[in-house]
Amino acid sequence: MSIAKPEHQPDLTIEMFFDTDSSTCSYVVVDNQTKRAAIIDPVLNYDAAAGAVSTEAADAILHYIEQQQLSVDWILETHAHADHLSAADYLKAKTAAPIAIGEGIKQVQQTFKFIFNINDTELQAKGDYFDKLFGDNEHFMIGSIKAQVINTPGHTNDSISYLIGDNLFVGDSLFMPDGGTARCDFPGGDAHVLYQSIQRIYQLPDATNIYICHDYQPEGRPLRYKTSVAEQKQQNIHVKANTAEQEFVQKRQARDKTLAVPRLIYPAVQVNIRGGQLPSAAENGVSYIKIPLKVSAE
Ligand SMILES: N[C@@H](CCC(=O)N[C@@H](CS)C(=O)NCC(=O)O)C(=O)O
Ligand SMILES: [Fe+2]
Repeated sequence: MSIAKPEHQPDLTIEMFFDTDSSTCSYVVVDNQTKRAAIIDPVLNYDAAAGAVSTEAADAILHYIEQQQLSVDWILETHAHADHLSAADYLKAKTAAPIAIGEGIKQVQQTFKFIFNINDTELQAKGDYFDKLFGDNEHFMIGSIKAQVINTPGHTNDSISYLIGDNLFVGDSLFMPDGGTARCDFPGGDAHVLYQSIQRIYQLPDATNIYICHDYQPEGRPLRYKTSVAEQKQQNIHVKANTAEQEFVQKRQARDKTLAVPRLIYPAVQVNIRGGQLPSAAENGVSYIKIPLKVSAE
């Protein structure tokens, strides 16, 4: 976990926290006037071989919040992540802030409820485990700062972006221009839908800052996490301002065929559809992650 230099805009501060294990950028967005804040896409550390959950990444965020004497208004998820576990539930216990996600989480929960054979008591797939389900265009406040939800499905059904002042937190809908876009081959993913979501982002003013959720540092370049609508429209390797839908879809689907299943997909999805809570403990008090086996026919 490394912490970037905080960026001060006239009325807000954006602090980025990088989890090197999953290449995830989490953020704390602060209203300077009221010292109220939102945490976006926090990571819960997970050692897959040991089945060990730990909280170093989330504790670095808590440390910053305590040091700056902030009150947390929201814990915001851009989507149910498939590659790392969310620390939303841990941070909710520490800050009492509500956990929010897009209302598409209901579909995501339904899909994975079936895949993991989760019973109705454990998961109703009605947005349970989350405190607030955001609809498209919904407005909310972080202290005195206005924020707005923009539905950006395609990578997943529930992917949303948060527009906070002039800053758009896009989750995985876009990476840095040299990283292109997120994969669309997870259940519920759709490259056509992602293209349309990106068109929506490209309609925002060119000067809008874009903060991404993963930087895989292509060709080993130094970490980057902030870009702009203008830079994406000119340079994104998968979708520029004039890229046609079919061209994007072909490129995206061809790349998706080459990608391995994310290392943490099974633990991540099972925890993240529960807002970062571990599955309920079995009779022996231990919580388990399931792995559905695929047996190929001879
Ligand atoms: N190697 C990583 C890959 C994670 C991954 O698939 N990330 C998604 C976003 S959740 C993605 O879109 N990756 C695009 C890419 O790797 O080009 C892992 O195993 O965790
Ligand atoms: Fe993702």
